[in-house]
Amino acid sequence: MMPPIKRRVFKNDEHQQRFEADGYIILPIPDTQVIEELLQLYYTTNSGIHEGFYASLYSNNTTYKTTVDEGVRNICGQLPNLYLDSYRPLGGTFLVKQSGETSNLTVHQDWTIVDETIYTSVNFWLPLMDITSNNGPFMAMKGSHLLFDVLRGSPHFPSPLDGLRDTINKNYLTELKVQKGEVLFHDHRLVHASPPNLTNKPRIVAGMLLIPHEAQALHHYYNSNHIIEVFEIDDHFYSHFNIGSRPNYPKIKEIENYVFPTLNPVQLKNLYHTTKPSLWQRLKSKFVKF
Ligand SMILES: O=C(O)CCC(=O)C(=O)O
Repeated sequence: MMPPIKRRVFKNDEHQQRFEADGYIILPIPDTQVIEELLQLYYTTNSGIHEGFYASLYSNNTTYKTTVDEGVRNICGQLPNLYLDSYRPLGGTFLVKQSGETSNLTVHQDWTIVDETIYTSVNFWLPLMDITSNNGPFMAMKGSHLLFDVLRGSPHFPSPLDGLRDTINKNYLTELKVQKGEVLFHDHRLVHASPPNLTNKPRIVAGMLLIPHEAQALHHYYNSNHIIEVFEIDDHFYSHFNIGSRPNYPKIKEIENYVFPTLNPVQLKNLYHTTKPSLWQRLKSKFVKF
């Protein structure tokens, strides 16, 4: 049987090609007023988290999470759809790195939030300040969205990255130069990380999860019996869910005996070099203007 055709992500063909090749793309935002409004929201809300890295979702304060979720989505409005082909936002958040080594974010992929056999879900990462090598930049393994086609979710999913994180960290990550006035869109399957913020000011980014407007949002939960439970979630999920708890939503499926592939560093190297988009595709995407 032929694999299903994936729904497109970007309106523009060149953006689509670059995104498909690398798993991400950085594009300008036309109106920097949103940055001022997002900063205002950031400074008038309190996550209650004062150390390390956090996304607003990590807070157990539902009022805070709701205010941030709705605020970020309202302020960013139709910004994603300047570029995306009819996506809708979920889970507006701040992604904050407080000063210090504990704000390191290890190599990971983001949760599976749609049926990825048909749809591509996307992260929107909008810096509210200049990002430098010192304050916790976004590091990506280019093209890695094509490598690890596995389910991901809460609270602790096994992952093919287990045992490879140090190797990836040392050998495969590229620092993405996303500046204030630009937005990074990345595929949730992209392998990424961010080093600690070694400056004395918090690093502040606004984020949203984006899914095709017609897609059902999902959450995958790996229970203590090693069964993956798949829940249909709604727009309130990210402001009400506390990581660690079992989602209180309709369960549509249970997956038993799901096989998480394991790889060693040599297998990773071979896989990366055979799966990476061709040199031609990469050169083409480099020289095509948007
Ligand atoms: O903001 C960052 O440094 C990266 C955020 C991230 O990777 C995540 O929230 O999954």
